[in-house]
Amino acid sequence: MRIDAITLFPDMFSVVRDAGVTGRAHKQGIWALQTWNPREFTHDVHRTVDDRPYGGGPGMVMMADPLAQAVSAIRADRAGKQLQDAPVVMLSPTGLQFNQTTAARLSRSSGAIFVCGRYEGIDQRFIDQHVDEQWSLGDFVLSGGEIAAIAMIDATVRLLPGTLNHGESAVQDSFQDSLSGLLDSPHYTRPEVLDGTAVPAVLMSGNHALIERWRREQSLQMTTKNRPDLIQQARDKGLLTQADERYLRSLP
Ligand code: 4H4
Repeated sequence: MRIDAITLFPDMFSVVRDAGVTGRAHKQGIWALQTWNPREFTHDVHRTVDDRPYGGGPGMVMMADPLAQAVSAIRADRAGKQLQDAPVVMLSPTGLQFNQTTAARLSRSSGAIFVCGRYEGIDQRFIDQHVDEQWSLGDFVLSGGEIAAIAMIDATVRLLPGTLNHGESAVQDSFQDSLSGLLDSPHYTRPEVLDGTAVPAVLMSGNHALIERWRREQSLQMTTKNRPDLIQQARDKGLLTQADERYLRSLP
């Protein structure tokens, strides 16, 4: 999978390209990232990428042409390397809410061309002519699309085969809706007693069936408390067992 990111701040992407499990996966060739700075696609001496909004108003707007030139260069580069084309995805608070399903879909695809806006936004003519999808990280306004793109890349790359040493870790993460759809259960590690608080005895029992049941019940309890909507979603998908339903009925 290859991700292309059009951004005025390419160095920001070192977070996923060079660090942690995503950095290791990038080094192993499990995925590839290419950043493209619109300033490289300007032709004036000031390398102008933004200008004042027509109709007045605060701030600046990103100009269409440098972005369009960058998209063309990316398409040519991907074609030259026999890479499949990829959708142009603009990051914006008005986009489709990114979630684990989006991450899973992206992880199974040839990738995406992320357009990271800055300033007040992007010239609508670029959006109309070149943007295939708009994705949002959440209902809040960031200074730029980069942090949203980086978060989405991280959530996606960890799902790629080989990224995580123990495939199990990705499967048990919260929101892994293809399997459980529930929030993750609590985790504990050494020391066995911390400030007088011991690890739950069941986790020390060595009884794996009991441990699995306890973890499932913790997930059900945590999800009921923090994200009751996911309980109904899991039920609708047939992901709850009779034992799950019995436990849910026992909750206060
Ligand atoms: C768009 C900032 C619009 C301000 C932006 C305005 C997100 C998000 C995001 C750079 C873009 C911001 N991207 N998920 N949330 N003119 N991007 O906030 O409406 O104030 O993905 S404006």
